[in-house]
Amino acid sequence: MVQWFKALSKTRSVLSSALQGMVSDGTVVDERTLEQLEMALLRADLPPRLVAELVMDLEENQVQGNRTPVQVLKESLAKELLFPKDDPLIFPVSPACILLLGVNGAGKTTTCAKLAWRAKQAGRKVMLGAADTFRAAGTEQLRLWGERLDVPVVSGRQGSDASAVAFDAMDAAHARGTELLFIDTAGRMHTKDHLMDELQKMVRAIKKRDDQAPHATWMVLDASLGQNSLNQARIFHQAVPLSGLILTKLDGSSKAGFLFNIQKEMPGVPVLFSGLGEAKEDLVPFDPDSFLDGLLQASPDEDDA
Ligand SMILES: Nc1nc2c(ncn2[C@@H]2O[C@H](COP(=O)(O)OP(=O)(O)OP(=O)(O)O)[C@@H](O)[C@H]2O)c(=O)[nH]1
Ligand SMILES: [Mg+2]
Repeated sequence: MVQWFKALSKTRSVLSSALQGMVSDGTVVDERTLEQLEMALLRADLPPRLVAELVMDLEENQVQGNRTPVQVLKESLAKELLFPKDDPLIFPVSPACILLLGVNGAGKTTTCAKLAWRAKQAGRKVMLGAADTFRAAGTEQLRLWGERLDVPVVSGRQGSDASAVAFDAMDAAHARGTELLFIDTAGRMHTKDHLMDELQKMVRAIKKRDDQAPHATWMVLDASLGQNSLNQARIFHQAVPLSGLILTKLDGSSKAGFLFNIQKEMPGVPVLFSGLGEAKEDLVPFDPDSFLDGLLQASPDEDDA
């Protein structure tokens, strides 16, 4: 909880003065406080539709008046969040191929490494595929992570065909008894058709080795972009059906409220992991309770400190 609490400090600070206003007013919320809260929720990038509903819930509670306003808010928000059901890193097949994609700088390479570290910690046999052949530094970055984590990396030369690297990585994973292969891809703008075509080509290359692969296609989204990343996700989803989302940089975002929208707007594409910092251990399964406490609570739970 503390890690989530710390990571969400920027979004929490957007909400905090409005929340303090509600706390000091006890169970009664005056119009000015409600207005302040409404503005703060919108600034934290919660979807306007939801903000209107939340304000209405609070107004209704004034009449019934048996819960504090913060409790009402928390319960209403909790209903909007989905818990991931199973461990996303458990697959019925081996090797399972997990393809990571997203726009430039979203955190794909770092997330690839963090996922590999996490799976390795759990005793799984992992491999990395460096299919970002666009920049020499892209491959080099993943190779360095591989060295640091003692995880094998399959890569190609700069400018070589990314699909060929993905295919080779699949081959190597089969040959070496790998359980989980994480493939990093180059950052691409969702608006560039030829780059989206290249992604589809990569998927076809992977399928040549195993027609059920990729077993997961996860889009990495930079949480500091807020609602803007929703449009990116929609377009990626059209090009290559996504099976999950990873929100990075929640720690640098003051707009974490957009998560409520993405869960609603992308049904069937759950938020699986969240990036709460730059270190290898800073990628954690999405946890709705800790997320809500991190947004609304004044201080972290004593038990978890
Ligand atoms: N604070 C913080 N920084 C992160 C997180 N995830 C990634 N980063 C940082 O974001 C920067 C970009 O990360 P990369 O993994 O290189 O992003 P990328 O999507 O691979 O970038 P391209 O390959 O250039 O498209 C790096 O400095 C990472 O350390 C996170 O959850 N929190
Ligand atoms: Mg990268």
